[in-house]
Amino acid sequence: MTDSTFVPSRRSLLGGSLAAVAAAGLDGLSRTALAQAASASAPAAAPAAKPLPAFAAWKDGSVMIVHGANALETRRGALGSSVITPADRLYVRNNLPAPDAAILADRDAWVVQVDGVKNPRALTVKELKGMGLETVAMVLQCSGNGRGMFPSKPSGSPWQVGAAGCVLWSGVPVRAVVEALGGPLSGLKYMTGTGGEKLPEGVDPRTLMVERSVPLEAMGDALLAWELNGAPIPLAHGGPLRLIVPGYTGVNNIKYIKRLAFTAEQSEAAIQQHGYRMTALGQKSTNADPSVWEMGVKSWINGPLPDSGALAAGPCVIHGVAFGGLHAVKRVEVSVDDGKTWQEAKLVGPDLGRYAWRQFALAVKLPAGMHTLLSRAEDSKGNRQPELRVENAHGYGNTSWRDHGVKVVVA
Ligand SMILES: Nc1nc2c(c(=O)[nH]1)N[C@H]1C(S)=C(S)[C@@H](COP(=O)(O)O)O[C@H]1N2
Ligand SMILES: [Mo]
Repeated sequence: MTDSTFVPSRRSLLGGSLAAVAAAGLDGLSRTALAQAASASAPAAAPAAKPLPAFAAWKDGSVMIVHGANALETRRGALGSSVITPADRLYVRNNLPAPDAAILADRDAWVVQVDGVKNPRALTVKELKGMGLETVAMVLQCSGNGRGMFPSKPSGSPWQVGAAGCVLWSGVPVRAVVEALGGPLSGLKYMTGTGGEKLPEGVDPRTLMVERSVPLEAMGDALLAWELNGAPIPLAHGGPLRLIVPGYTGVNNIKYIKRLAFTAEQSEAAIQQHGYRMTALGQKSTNADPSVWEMGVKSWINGPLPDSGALAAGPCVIHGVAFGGLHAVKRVEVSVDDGKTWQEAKLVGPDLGRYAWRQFALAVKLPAGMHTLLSRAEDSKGNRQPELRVENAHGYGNTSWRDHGVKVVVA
């Protein structure tokens, strides 16, 4: 089933028009009109989908939305309900073309330079494997996930919910590496990772390089990882070695990492100084704007969806995912009446720790009609998913429960 034709229509039903639709008194719609609406939301002939790029040709093309060669999104209905996102469904986002697959020929020989410690040196993946081992389950989510729901239409991929997945990373704790190299130098404030992409000659590397700094405290649970969901990390996801910073947005998780440095200042790369900052609408980003680092508490419904086909009146299980960024998710509520009343959903399936998402489920009976289904989450620190997005120039950090609602027709 393909729903790419329905992404724009779903988007147009959300946001500002929701209130108008509700105010129009849809409860009064006739059965015929409902049946028509239901058949209109049934899958039509599949549009010619863009092909998967070669470096990600192994992905399951039937569930990926190809925004471009460097931006692949997972369809909302394909995020599954068993916590872990399979690698062949996981979204991909590259700011630069992926390096040549030849870098995977000898994974253990990949070298990362570690600086800002007492004894800085280059380490091979083979050496790292002898220094420690840890596994973390973590939501990997692009900073711009949900950008497609901003009415201001910021430039960048118009992601809906699928620039995110929950995956397992295995590798060595950064702490263990730092200890093995004599400990950190004092007075350093950031952990800075540099991507291993080859940059074109004759260009100031700072304009293009993928190099990001995060506050030093993020080192606590960070890994240098070589495994994703129990297999060597594919090139598309940053193999042979990736910096994993749990709780921080995708861009801070540097693929094919070639340098890890503890630094006094943030990286001078454009992607740090101007990119990935919460900038007011209509303004140019500067390094005075807040950097996009930690993820906020968020949830969304993955079923039923407008494109699930016609739903019959009666029992139905509303399900989705919820996560808290740095903190475990504690509670999820679901509304079937556009936010007028809320019921507590059950968190189901294994709890894989505070950085993973939880599946939630709520059994309801839906009568015939049009229903706006919403979910909102709260984390263990009492932070609540907000009703409204924070408007910003680049469409980052959309956690709005209103934007993430879905409208279903029950006939
Ligand atoms: N070296 C490098 N690391 C990178 C990127 C990149 O372009 N190069 N993109 C970042 C962005 S913006 C995101 S959202 C995630 C995407 O990770 P994925 O492609 O494994 O899903 O990787 C991040 N790490
Ligand atoms: Mo991203």
